[in-house]
Amino acid sequence: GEESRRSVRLIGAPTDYGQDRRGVDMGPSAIRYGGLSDGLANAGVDTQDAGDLLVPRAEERDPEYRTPSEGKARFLRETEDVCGRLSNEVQQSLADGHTPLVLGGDHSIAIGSVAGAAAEADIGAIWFDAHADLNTPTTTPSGNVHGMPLAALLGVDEWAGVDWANAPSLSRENVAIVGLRSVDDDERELLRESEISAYTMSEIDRRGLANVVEEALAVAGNGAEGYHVSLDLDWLDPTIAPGVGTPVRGGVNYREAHHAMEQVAEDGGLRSMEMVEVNPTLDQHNETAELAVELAASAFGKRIL
Ligand code: B3U
Ligand code: MN
Ligand code: MN
Repeated sequence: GEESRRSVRLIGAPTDYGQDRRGVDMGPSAIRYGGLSDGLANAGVDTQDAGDLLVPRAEERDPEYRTPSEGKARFLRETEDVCGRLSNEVQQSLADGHTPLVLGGDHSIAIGSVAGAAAEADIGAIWFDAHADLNTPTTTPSGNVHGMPLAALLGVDEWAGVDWANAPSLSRENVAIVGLRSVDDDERELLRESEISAYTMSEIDRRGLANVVEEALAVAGNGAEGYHVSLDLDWLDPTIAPGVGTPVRGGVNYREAHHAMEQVAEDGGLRSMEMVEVNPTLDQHNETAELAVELAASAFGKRIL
């Protein structure tokens, strides 16, 4: 019979509240300019663009924020506002029958995109990232919320008492982090004692990325109604993705990354996706944004033959 085409709705979330290096707010433009709608057309999906959320400039805001438990989270008021609106957009997109593809922005926006994707379904998540993003306002070394979204989504330590960010939207047994190579002490402790599936680069070296991703897909999808893919571009090696706020040497290479996204496409359980942390001011000729475009095409089913 006729297979129905997947339809994707782009939602830009041009924030840079969640980290120190200015410029990730230009990520959505850079990714669109890198050819996203053509790339997705080549993948055989229909695309519509909902445009960007309105995000007030950081300079006009006061970053200082202390949580009820005396934790620190810079620009938390602004993050709450953006994530609330983003969550609604993602929910609406799913209700309208379109797969949401959120363009960041820094990784703090995941608090909104995943909350939206999880509003009407039990979902898992695969977090492709050099970092664990499992800090809380209490454990954070930086106060930067881009290092904390996964902890918020899992309700870790009630996320320092911040109710809106502590739904929780995910459960530990359906979360897999792939590509770890920069983990803080408190994050390490949490990962050692919890059911979260965490795959370091060293494990990827030993087992191969394809095997690890196969397992991660099974974890995220097990008993769930699909999963969210959160793609932090610092997952990739900085030689191929230099345009990110916090590059960490020793990431996955070009072919590995494509193959992982092809596995996502083949698995069929993708419910929503985001691409975050592209920083055009640190990039070379927009190559990181263009790589994001290519990886999205693979994740949505682009075939060579
Ligand atoms: N774990 C550190 C650094 C960091 C997290 N995410 C990124 N960098 N991109 C922190 O600040 O939480
Ligand atoms: Mn990261
Ligand atoms: Mn991240």
